[in-house]
Amino acid sequence: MEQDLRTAIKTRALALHYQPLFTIQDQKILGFEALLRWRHAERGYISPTEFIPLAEETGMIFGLGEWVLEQACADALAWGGGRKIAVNLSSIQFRDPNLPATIGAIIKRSGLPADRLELEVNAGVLIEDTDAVMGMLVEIRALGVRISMDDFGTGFSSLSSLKRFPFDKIKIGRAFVSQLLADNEDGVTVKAILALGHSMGMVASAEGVESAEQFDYLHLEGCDEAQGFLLGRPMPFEYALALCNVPD
Ligand code: G
Ligand code: G
Ligand code: MN
Ligand code: NA
Repeated sequence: MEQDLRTAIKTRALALHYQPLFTIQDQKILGFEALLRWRHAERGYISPTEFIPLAEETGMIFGLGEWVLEQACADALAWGGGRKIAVNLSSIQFRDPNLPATIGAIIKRSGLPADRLELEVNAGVLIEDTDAVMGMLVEIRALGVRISMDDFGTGFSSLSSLKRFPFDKIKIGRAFVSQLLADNEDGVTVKAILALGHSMGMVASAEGVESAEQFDYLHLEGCDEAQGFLLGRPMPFEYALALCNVPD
């Protein structure tokens, strides 16, 4: 599979799909999250949860990560309207001290205003070599880019990471949202995360919203943004572009 992935990267067999992000108040598309997709000639669709770890182990994640950023910035420029583009970063990418400079160069080349780019990192990123990673996050933020904590609540270090770095946005993990209303405990958890995020000046975003009941609950509790199959699945660029041009 390693060789196949190498070839796939070279031959551009990987594609970015885009999942819309909505404001909860007025239900407008504020942007899209870029998600890698690999359609293998024999094996069919392979999930990023399978090939991202492989790319991380083999070091391919560095080149792949750069390609993702370049492609996502170019696509975001094309759909215009000030809409944001959210890109996932692997914690492994922070082992390259040039990451902030690389991101800066890619933004500059792309012509995309830096404040339209959001980078999503997992709490795990702040476990390893905290000072070095902190410094890089500060440098990246100085470019004018926004930084979100992805999958909040799923790792052990979520809370301590929030204290270490002032993230712009907190993304409430799908695990919490999927249990909303099914399990009263998680309503309490989501409320607590919203209160925590807002008290720290962060935008709160909910992932994995699949039902109108979940959406209404999040609306009532003051969550700012939502993403999930209820609102839109990850889709090829052309579909995202078409969606942008549909009048409200
Ligand atoms: O889209 P899907 O649910 O299949 O994604 C599975 C996982 O792969 C998610 O955790 C997502 O963040 C991750 N992922 C998808 N695209 C990228 C990418 O471009 N870079 C990194 N580092 N992770 C990605
Ligand atoms: O870890 P990260 O948040 O980057 O993962 C995003 C992944 O979550 C994407 O691969 C996307 O396919 C998936 N996803 C997005 N919305 C939903 C949803 O409503 N339900 C489920 N089960 N998965 C979702
Ligand atoms: Mn994400
Ligand atoms: Na997530």
